[in-house]
Amino acid sequence: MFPTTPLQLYRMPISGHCHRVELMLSLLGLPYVLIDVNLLRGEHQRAEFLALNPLGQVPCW
Ligand SMILES: N[C@@H](CCC(=O)N[C@@H](CS)C(=O)NCC(=O)O)C(=O)O
Repeated sequence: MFPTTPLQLYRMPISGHCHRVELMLSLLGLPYVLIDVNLLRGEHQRAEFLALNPLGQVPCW
């Protein structure tokens, strides 16, 4: 079954870990939207993001 709701990928543009996930989604043709998380500003340590990933790391979806 093909998903119609886009996956929300939280990423940092310069992250190789994030590039790999983006590449796989792209190759599979899956719908996704990118949500930038600025690690340099500590956005990954905010409560909203830690609720998504308690490890405080990107990529996360
Ligand atoms: N095992 C994780 C590692 C992800 C990872 O190391 N992400 C880095 C960015 S490339 C990160 O979020 N670092 C922030 C931190 O650890 O505080 C994965 O492969 O997804």
